[in-house]
Amino acid sequence: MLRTAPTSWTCDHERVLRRLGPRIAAFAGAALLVGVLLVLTKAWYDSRLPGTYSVMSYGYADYGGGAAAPHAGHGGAGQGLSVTDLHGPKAGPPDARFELTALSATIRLASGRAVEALTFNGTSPGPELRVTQGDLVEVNLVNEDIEQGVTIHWHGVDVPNAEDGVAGVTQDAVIPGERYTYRFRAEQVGTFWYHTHQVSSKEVRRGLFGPLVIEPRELPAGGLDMTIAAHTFDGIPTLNADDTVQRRAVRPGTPVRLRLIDTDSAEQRFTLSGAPFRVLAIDGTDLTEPTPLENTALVVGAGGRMDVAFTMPAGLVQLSLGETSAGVAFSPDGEAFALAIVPGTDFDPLTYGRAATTP
Ligand SMILES: [Cu+2]
Repeated sequence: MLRTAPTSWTCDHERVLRRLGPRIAAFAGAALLVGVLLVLTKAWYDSRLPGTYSVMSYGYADYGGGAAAPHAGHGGAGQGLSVTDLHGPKAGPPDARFELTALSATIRLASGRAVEALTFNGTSPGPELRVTQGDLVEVNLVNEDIEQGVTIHWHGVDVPNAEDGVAGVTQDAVIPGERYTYRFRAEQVGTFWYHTHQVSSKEVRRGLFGPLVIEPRELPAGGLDMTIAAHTFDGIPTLNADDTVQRRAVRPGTPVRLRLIDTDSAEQRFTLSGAPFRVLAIDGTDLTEPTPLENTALVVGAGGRMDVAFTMPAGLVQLSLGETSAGVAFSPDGEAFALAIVPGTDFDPLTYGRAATTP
């Protein structure tokens, strides 16, 4: 038999391959692993937050005026417009004028507990601002002693940019001893609130907020219209800074509107028992054809508002903040109150009332 070289060579070749195969596979595997690790390391590296950064170094500056002016610059060739030029009406006497002074103060909850709070005019919630649709509103903010500065943001209200109160974006924070005047026309009817927009996570939490209600020009006569701001002070849940069940005398037959405001940064669950009620508005927008509800919890998101209405019955109606000790009891004699109830269902705005036609 003649052995041919090629066969022998092939055999050698196969033997070599068989011997090297696992090593090549191991090498390829290691290379793949290193590649995956490199990709993951780059993804991790790119996802790190820098120690400091400037909002000015992100993307490109949009100076307004549409897409045709890519590099107009500040005030350049009349194309640029500063935020500070986007203000409300400067001239004319205001229809509603308020002075809000931000200052540190000790507030006492109904239970007697003291809270070292940050306040507007010494109280938290700050004064309720009630204006009428169309009013030119003027608010003079004074910072007495809030070291980190304050602003006022009108939560939910569309105002000209320079009146929006966002420190570092639409204005500088107002430091102690300084003042800032906000002027805007109140066009949206509904329940809103105002709060500082400087270090909000600390300053709003400690009390720098208050209710803002814009009423329609034609108001329904009579009745009780009450804003109720839920807020957690030092871990204590409160309604209008009261951590107990407040009692109010209301004559049977009286139409009652409660404007619930969640001023916390987490959702709040309200319950209303003792009478069928309707949800009239959410976040300052009226609902269409609201129907009566019972045994339904109202979950209001952080910063959100819900307006509810009922007709005062002969017995007790009680609003509770979840299962906390904070509540408001309405009764004909102003004495009765009850324990908070646990409703069977949560309010679902998606299936409530009638869908409005899209404008
Ligand atoms: Cu807000």
